[in-house]
Amino acid sequence: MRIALVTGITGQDGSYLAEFLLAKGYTVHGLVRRSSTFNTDRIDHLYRDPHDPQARAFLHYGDLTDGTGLRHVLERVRPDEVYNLGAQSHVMVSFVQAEYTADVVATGTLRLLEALRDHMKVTGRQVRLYQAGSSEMFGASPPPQNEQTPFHPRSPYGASKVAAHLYAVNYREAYGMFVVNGILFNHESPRRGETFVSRKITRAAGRIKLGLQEKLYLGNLDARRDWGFAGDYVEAMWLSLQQAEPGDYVVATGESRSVRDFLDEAFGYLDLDWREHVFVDPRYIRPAEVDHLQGDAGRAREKLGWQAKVGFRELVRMMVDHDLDLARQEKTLRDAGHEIFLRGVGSGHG
Ligand code: NAP
Ligand code: G4F
Repeated sequence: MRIALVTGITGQDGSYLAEFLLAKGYTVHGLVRRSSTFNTDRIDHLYRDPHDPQARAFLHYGDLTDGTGLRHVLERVRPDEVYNLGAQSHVMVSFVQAEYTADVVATGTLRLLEALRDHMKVTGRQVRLYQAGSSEMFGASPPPQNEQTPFHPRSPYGASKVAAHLYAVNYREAYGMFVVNGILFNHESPRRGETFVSRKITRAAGRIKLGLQEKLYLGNLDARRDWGFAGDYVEAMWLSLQQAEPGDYVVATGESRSVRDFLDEAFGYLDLDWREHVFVDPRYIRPAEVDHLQGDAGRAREKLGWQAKVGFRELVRMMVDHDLDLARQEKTLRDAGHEIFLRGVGSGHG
């Protein structure tokens, strides 16, 4: 039975990856940050009491800013594969919390590489590492972007992911470690964080349809992204660790749409006209923007046999259907006299 350790298991991708690995028969261990409220909503359905002999998913407190803790978890878990998905992953927040973002995303990856290198040296075990890189690393480089495209990051987040990518390449070259860099383009799902633009739109569309919300405030509507489905992308992560040699892989759909296109699709599906509800608020405009991402995933297709299954329209509709259901639940509570708080509406750095 193979053992995987997933940092960022409580996030969107971590939850899909844990599901995927459990279905493949893995024992899955996840790193969880201590928080004053539960932060395991996305994986609660996978978790069983660890006293249950059938349990195959286990959680460990840990943080990418704490190297000693990472070492202890590696000693306890003795994984065959490590997936480093943990990150302060919001681009706009990285402008506000630049040092923290670099600490988690760049230095956190370095801490994990160092801990893994020592673990392998002391135990003589072979462990494979997947590093969650991002199309944000390409930034201002024009599309289509592939593994040869120069990096030109446009945010502290993007720059930190470039540093993490380069650390990973260096540890591969210097110590012969099996480290894979996935360069994933935007991928979404009903589990997407509610301050990313896709989910912000589908959440608002559902609420507007049911009369719970009137307006949606957004930033740059002209930005173009290559949006795929997170459930498809975790398979590419796993496939990339099953190869004879480590390498770097762009993972994308190859299609690019604007934020406006996303609005058209989401609101149109509910027979709404987004122009009557969407307003641009400068607080959501970034100090530097990534204008156009469109991935060329030819290498992943050729070497991994991977390609995206869910297209743009299907993805948007899946998210809208889910969020319309959530809005119905909110409306039921409100109609029953409960006070409901529309978290995320008009707030913060989303
Ligand atoms: P996400 O939903 O924001 O999840 C991030 C995860 O990292 C959460 O589990 C979070 O824990 C954890 N985390 C945050 N700070 C941490 C720290 N200091 N130490 C340990 N864990 C920490 O992100 P995602 O969309 O699943 O993305 C997964 C990874 O892929 C990230 O590295 C992201 O940067 C990268 N990526 C994402 C995309 C995309 O489009 N989704 C594209 C390219 C690359 P809490 O739940 O406690 O916050
Ligand atoms: O949904 P977003 O916040 O995603 P972004 O910045 O592309 O980053 C995501 O994808 C990366 C992969 O390329 C990941 F590495 C990263 O971790 C994250 O998952 O913004 C998408 C676009 C941007 O151009 C942004 O300016 O939408 C634009 N946008 C317009 N109004 C908005 C808003 N983005 C957000 N979050 N909120 C808005 O109100």
